[in-house]
Amino acid sequence: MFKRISALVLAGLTAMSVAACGSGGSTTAGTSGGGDSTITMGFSQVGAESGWRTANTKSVQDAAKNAGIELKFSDAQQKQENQIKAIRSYIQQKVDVIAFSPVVESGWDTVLKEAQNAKIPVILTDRAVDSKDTSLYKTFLGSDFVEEGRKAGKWLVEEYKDSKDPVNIVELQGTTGSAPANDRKAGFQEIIQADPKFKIIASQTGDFTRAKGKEVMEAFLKSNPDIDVLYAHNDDMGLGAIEAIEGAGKVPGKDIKIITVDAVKDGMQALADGKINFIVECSPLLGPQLMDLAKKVVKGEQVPARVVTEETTFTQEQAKEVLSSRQY
Ligand code: GYE
Repeated sequence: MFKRISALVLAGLTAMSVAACGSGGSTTAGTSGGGDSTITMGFSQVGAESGWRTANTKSVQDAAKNAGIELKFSDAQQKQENQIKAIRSYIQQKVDVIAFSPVVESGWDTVLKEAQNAKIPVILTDRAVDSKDTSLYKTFLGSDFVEEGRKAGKWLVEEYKDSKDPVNIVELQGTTGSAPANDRKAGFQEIIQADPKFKIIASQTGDFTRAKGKEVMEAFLKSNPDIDVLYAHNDDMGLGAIEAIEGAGKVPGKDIKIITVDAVKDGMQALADGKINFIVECSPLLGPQLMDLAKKVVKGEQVPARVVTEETTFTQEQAKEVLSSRQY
């Protein structure tokens, strides 16, 4: 999988390949001292809201094992207060490095300052924070969500390029205030706004879950008889919405075209089956890169300020080709 990942180096830092980072060398134990060279990482996960998240958790746990890193793992059940508690407990336990996927973008400065004061390096994985002070974390590893939104928008523009009629779009947003919800909305909007025929007639959060995606789509269908397109910020909400669309006697993928983000196996299956029309990939397999970065920051080595995951997109034909080899 390293072939598919590239490290993007910002702000004049020297290009370095994360994949090339050695893993066998001895490490110093940061704040834990005592000559023990095992690195301890405290990891605060968002939750278990989607197929993407399950695959991401597995990737982090497997990679920690392979890298010989002791992992303390906690699941925040999509609540920021739980993540703050977990980070504080990791600070108290004097772990060597803290990694977390922030459920929302805002409100992290105080706890990040506490980690900094305790001299424990922090790595952001998957989602960003909006802190002005970027010295509060060492690096941010994850996707470019704005670009994902743009890819969704570009497919739509191409799909309707020969039509002059209005295109009525409903949008299922991810968790309110989260980086992927904010950015996937913004990137999509940026592309479709060039043509006024594209109209977002309803947009609401489905919290990245299947159950919420279904519930909100049912409400959309009741109040809007003429929906042409659904843009869902992840596969799970799209899959929930498919149930709602079928329940309303309509054909997903035909009566209502569907674009989603992630490309987890269930999403790819629905794409191959013709129920989804286009998926923008977002890779959850961040574990190996995270462990390499963790070893470096614990040693006090320079790491790139931003590491972007490389991703592709899938049409229905492409989904049929790759489905059997999909890892997650
Ligand atoms: O797209 C969604 C998950 O932060 C990229 O979170 C992640 C998103 C992913 O719940 O399925």
